[in-house]
Formats: sequence, structure tokens, C-alpha cells
Amino acid sequence: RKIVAALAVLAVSASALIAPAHAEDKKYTIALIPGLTTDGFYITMRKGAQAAADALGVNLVFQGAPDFNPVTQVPVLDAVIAKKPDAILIAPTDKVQLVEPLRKANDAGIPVITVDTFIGTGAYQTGAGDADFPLAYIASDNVLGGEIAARALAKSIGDKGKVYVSNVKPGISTTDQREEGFKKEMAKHTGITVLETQFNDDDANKAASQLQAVFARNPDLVGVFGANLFSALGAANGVKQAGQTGTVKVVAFDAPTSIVDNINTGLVDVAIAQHPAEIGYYGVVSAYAHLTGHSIPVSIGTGFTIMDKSNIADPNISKYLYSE
Ligand code: T6T
Repeated sequence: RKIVAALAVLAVSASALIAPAHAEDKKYTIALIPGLTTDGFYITMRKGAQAAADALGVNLVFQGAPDFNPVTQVPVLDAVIAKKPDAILIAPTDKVQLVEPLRKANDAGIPVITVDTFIGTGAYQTGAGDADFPLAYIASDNVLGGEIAARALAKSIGDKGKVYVSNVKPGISTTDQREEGFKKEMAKHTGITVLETQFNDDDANKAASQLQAVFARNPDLVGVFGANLFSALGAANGVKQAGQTGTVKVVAFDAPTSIVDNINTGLVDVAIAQHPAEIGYYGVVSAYAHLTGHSIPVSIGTGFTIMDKSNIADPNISKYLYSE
């Protein structure tokens, strides 16, 4: 009996010895839930995530809703949680409304990392508040992005006149922060008046009609900041439809391929490209590092590339245009 017991001990210790090697070999499944599926920003993020997944031998699942809306994103999240992936990367579509749905993932033992947008205040792993449970936040510095946009717009309008922000809707961390940074910087430009923000629900057509309505009320409007891809495309189209190309200056956040034409024709002065592929890549790398027992940074800041007429033809700049 002693021999049997000794063999059992040996077997247990041998399996303990080889267990870590097996853990490293495990094929992890990481889910990426974008803000919406039909947006070049998230399509590009997916490419970066896939590149990292291929390099690490991870199975990447990309599942999202067709519009940027917590009402459609939460059921997608629930479906993903039910499949028990090893980790979830998500761009939450609302700072508050995604807290409880994401806590379900966390309670089920699925590590959560947010990409692009955050929940709560975005300060994670602090032990404070009820939305600090995600392990990490990987994104652009959106307050800084708003400041960059304000400086670019101020420069293109000669530091004076009326402008406004075309934005998505309140409650989205990224676009709220861009507006905050924009207004903070514009407060230093005393010759510039920032009119009331127009919210378009991520609908470019709505952003275009709003531009025309604001222009009708303010014929001395000189500029607009489109705070994300659809806000910017829509505002630019509104400027074109109002026959104000070059007179009403447009600074665009995000860089879909169509921005190239808009820059070349002078409809858009400056586009601020984010680096969504970088966000996706480091999202997967962070999740993998965590799953394989390594500590990860609680926040990773990714870069911007500023595009205008002078540099848009340079391949080192145009490589940051989003995929479609
Ligand atoms: O600007 C990006 C993203 O950063 C934001 O959170 C939502 O809008 C975009 O996806 C662009 O449409």
C-alpha cells in the first residue's frame, strides 16, 4: 500500500511539474466586442487584435452590434459571457450603462479589459467605486486629442470666430473627453466663441443637417470639430452642402480612407487619426499576459497621427488611415 501511496505522490508531483507547460500550451479564446461592427475604427482595431492573436496562437472572437448603443451592445455581451471566453476586450458604449453587465463577466471569473472607451471614471484596480474591476484600459488620450483638435481649428480660423462641436451623445467616455479637451483649450483663445454642442447619435446624415441648421442661425460660423468618424464626415458633408467648403473649417477626429479626398479638396483641414490597430494588438497581448500569469499595466496610452494637406501623401502618414 505504501508503494501505491508513494507512486500516487510521485504522479501528483510529476503532474504539478508539467502542469505549467500545459497551461502555456492552452489555446486561449479572447473575445473582442467593438462599439459597433461597421466602423473603420473598430475594423482596424480587429486587424491589430488578429495580428497579436496569430502571433500568440490565440483564438480571437469578434462579436458586436450594428450600432453604437448600449441597448444593442449588452445582449451581445451577454451572449459572449455565456460562451465563457478566457478574457473579454470591450469598447463599452456607455460609461454607466455597461458597468453592471460587465460586472457579470467579472463575477463569472472572466477578466475584462476595456479598449477605446472606459466605464466609471476609467481609473481601474483602485479599490474605489464600483466600476474599477476591469484589469486595464487601452486607448488614445482623448482629452489630449480634443486639445489638439482645438489648437488645429484655432490656427485654421486665425484665432477668431464662432465654432461648435459635432458630437455623438453624452455618456461615451471618448467623445466626452474630446469635447472636454477641446473646450479647455478653446477657453485660452479669447477671440473664439464655442457654440452649443450638437449631438448626432453617431448618424452622419444628422450631423450634416445640424451643420446646416447651425450655419443658418449663425452665418458667421467659421469652424466645426467633428468629434468622431461619423460626426466629422457628416459635418464635412454639411459644409459642402451649404456651399461653404474652405470658409467653414473642419477638424476631424478619426481617419477613414474617404478623409484623403476631403483633405485634398480642402473640405477638411486636419484629421486626427487614432491608432486603433495598436489598441487591438496591445489589448490581446495584455489579456494573454494576464492569462499566462504575468502582471500587466493598468493603462496603456496609444498614439495619434495628425494628417493634413502637407503630409497626407506620405506613406508613413497614410498607413494610419483606417481599413474598411
Ligand atoms: O472615434 C472612434 C472611437 O474612438 C469612439 O469611441 C467612437 O467612435 C469611433 O469609433 C469612430 O466612429
